[in-house]
Amino acid sequence: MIIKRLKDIIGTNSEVKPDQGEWTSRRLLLKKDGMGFSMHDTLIHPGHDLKLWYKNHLEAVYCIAGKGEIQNLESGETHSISDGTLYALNNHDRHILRANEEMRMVCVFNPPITGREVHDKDGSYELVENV
Ligand code: 9YT
Repeated sequence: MIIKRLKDIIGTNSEVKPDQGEWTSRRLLLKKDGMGFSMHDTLIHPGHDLKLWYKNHLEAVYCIAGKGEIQNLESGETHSISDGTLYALNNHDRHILRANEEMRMVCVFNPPITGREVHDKDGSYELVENV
């Protein structure tokens, strides 16, 4: 059994913030934990349009605090996000994520990410096979 606490992850290598500071991802479960998915407690900071396309991963995101919106760039639709909203990118959907106030999200990635991934120019995470 694996037990982890957020307070033990903050300030370690498992806390990742990209250079532009759009989000802070506290990575609770990674590929090395052997669960077949990764799970992150992520803060999305306001003031950014995050253009994302997880072409190598499926991601489910459950908002537990804050407010924002997601624009599905495949359909053009925009959906509000608040505490209790889940979105699942089951079609590797291209999207834009915006926080109007800081959002706290539980994010699950399949296949799992390995540690320090940040978005590439396409808004995706590289698929890391040999870790
Ligand atoms: C919701 C989302 O995709 N945010 C970007 C950060 C990412 N999910 C992460 O690595 O925690």
